[in-house]
Amino acid sequence: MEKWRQLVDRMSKPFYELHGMRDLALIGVACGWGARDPGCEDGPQAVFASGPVTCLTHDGQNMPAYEMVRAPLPPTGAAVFAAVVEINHRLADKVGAAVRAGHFPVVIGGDHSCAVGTWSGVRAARPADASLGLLWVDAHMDSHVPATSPSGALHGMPLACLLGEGHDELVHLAGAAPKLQPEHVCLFGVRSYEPGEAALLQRLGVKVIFMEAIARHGFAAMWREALAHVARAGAYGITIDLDAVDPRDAPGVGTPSSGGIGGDELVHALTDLHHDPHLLALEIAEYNPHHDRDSVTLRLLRRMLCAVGVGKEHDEPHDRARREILRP
Ligand SMILES: [Mn+2]
Repeated sequence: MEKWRQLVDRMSKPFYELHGMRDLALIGVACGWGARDPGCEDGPQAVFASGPVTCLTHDGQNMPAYEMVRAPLPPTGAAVFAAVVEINHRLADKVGAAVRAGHFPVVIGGDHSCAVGTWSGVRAARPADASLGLLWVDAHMDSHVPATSPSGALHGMPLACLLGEGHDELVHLAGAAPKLQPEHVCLFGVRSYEPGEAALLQRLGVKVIFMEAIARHGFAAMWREALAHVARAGAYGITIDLDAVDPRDAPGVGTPSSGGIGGDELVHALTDLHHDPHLLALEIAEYNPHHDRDSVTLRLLRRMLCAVGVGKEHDEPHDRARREILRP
């Protein structure tokens, strides 16, 4: 009887706990105002409403609990900047609390300006003298400051902010700046950028793995190099702008850029990381459901969640085996 109770107890645990994963803290950021096209605001709700990511759930039926950060009203004009800062403040608080509780935050954007909140939150939850590595997977550099940005769009600036450059309100968000040391950051998949942001990264000495290098040496070798670089900080995070992926595999993004990495390759790479205790958080940004085709991007995003959550590449019901064991 005791054995049976233990079995039932074990089977009623979320799958990722059985696999030794920390509890996931799913956080959506319904904010698209860092971009000229605000469609990413609807990204996280589209994910959460698209049906359960069954391999992450307790019963294979319901989406695991999630929190959503959003503005009370869509801001306009001069209120946009303040709204983005405010949302990032609340996001940093939620992410920081999750890390302090020993959970694994998975943040779903939103335009990529949410990276300021996510990684400021992780930073704030870490000891003051601990380093933080960050792997920045993106077609772009996101390293503009207001003086170099042609558009002034905030989603083109989050990495510069985290490195201590740009709007004060974002640079100093939720703690002292800079949040990241340049030697602990690596960009991956870059193929579209302006000279001003490239010059900033070069001056700071940030490692950039361009798409040409990935095409020449292969995804796997370059991914290993990128991970090794950020892991030197001890603990690290990954932020994925879905526009890093080739538009054939991820058309539903705000700023598509041809010639990107393969969706399958990225999912496979994340699968290897679900056991890594040094990986502190994952962020997936820039999903724009209004530009998606046949839910191709949505399915890719869901596979990424499964990959990092349980180390499986597909969003399959995981409870088949459980039902078979429990069948009388
Ligand atoms: Mn980006």
